Amino acid sequence: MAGVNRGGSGAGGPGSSTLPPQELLEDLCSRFVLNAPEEELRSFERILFYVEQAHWFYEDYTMEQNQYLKSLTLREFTSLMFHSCSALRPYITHFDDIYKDFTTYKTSVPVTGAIMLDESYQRCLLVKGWKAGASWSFPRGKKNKDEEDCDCAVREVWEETGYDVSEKLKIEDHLEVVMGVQRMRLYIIAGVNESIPFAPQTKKEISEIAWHRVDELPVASNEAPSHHRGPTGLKYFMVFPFVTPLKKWIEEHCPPGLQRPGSPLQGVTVWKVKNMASGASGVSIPPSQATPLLPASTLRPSTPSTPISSTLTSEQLTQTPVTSPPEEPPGKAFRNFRFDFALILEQL
Ligand code: M7G
Ligand code: MG
Repeated sequence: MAGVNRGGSGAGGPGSSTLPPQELLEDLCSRFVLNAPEEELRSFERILFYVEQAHWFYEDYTMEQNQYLKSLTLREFTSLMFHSCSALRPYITHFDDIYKDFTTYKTSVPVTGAIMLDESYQRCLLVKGWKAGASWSFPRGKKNKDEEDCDCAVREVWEETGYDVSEKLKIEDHLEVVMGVQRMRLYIIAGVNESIPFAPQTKKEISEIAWHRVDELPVASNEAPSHHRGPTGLKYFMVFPFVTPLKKWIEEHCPPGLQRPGSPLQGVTVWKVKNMASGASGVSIPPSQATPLLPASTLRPSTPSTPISSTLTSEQLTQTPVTSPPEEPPGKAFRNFRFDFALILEQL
C-alpha cells in the first residue's frame, strides 16, 4: 500500500493515513474478542460480530483521538486483526472463507424493528443509513443471540431513533416477511407524537430520521427486490414488502373519529447529522422548523469518503505466523470452531 505508514511513528497529522499499530489491534482483540462470552467463541461467524464491535470502537473513538489513523472497511480491519493478533493469526490462511461465511451468516440472522405511525396514521418514521448513497428503511436490526423478537425491536428502535417503544408495543400488532433465508418482523406502533426529539444513540449508523407519507412509499419494484426508489425519487431498503399490508392494517385500525388535517401532512426530516466527516453529533429539528423531505438528488451531497485500498503493507504480507495452523483446520462453516486458549496463554 504505497504511501501508507505502519502506525506508531507519530509522524502523521490530521489528514494522514496510518494503519493501526499491532499493539492497538492486539488490545482491541483482547477487549472485544477474547473477552466475549465463551459460547460466542465457538464459531467464526459469531466471533466476527465481536471483531465488528472492535471495528466500530476503532472508527468511532480511537480514530477520533488519533487523527493520523486511517479509516478502514470492516473487511480491511478484520484482515489486519487476523494478521496482527496472535489469537487469530493461526487462521489467516482461511481468512477469505471465514469472511465470506460471516457475510452469508449475517444475512440469515432474523431482523426485527418497528413501523411507527404518527398520530394521523398518515406518516411513518424511517431512518437513513450512514454511508454515501444510503437508503431509507424502517428502524430495525439483527437479533442478538437468544434475544426475543420484541426485545430486539425495542433495542434497535432505541439505538436508531432514541425512542423507547416498549410501553406501546403490542406483540400481536406486527407484520412479518420472509425474503430468501431472512425473516423480518416489524411491530406497528401507532399514534407516535410527531414532536418527539428523535436522535440515534449509535455513532455513524444513521445519518437522518424523517416522517414519510405512507402513500408515497414504494409498493413494488422492477429493480432489485430490496433496494429501489419510490415515487418521490428517494431510495428505500426493505420497505416495499411491508407497504401493502401496512395500508391494510391502517384501514382496519385507524380510529374512526380521527381528525384528518385539512391539508395532507408532508414528509419532514426531524433529525440530521451535522458533520458527516466526524459523525460527532447531530441536530434534532423542532416540529415547527422541520425541513421538507427531499429526494436524494436535491440534498447536499454527503462528504465522500476517501477511497481505501484493501491491500496490506508488504510488511504485513510477509509476516510469518508465529504459531503453526492447528492440526485440525476448522470446517468450512467454522461452526465448531473454538479458540485454542492454551495456545493463547502460551503466547502471552
Ligand atoms: P448493524 O448494527 O450491523 O445492522 O448496522 P442492524 O442494525 O441491521 O443489525 C448496520 C451498519 O451500520 C453497519 O454495517 C455499520 O456500517 C453501521 N454501524 C452500526 N453501528 C451500531 C455502528 C457503530 O456503532 N459505529 C459505526 N461506525 N458504524 C455502525
Ligand atoms: Mg441497528
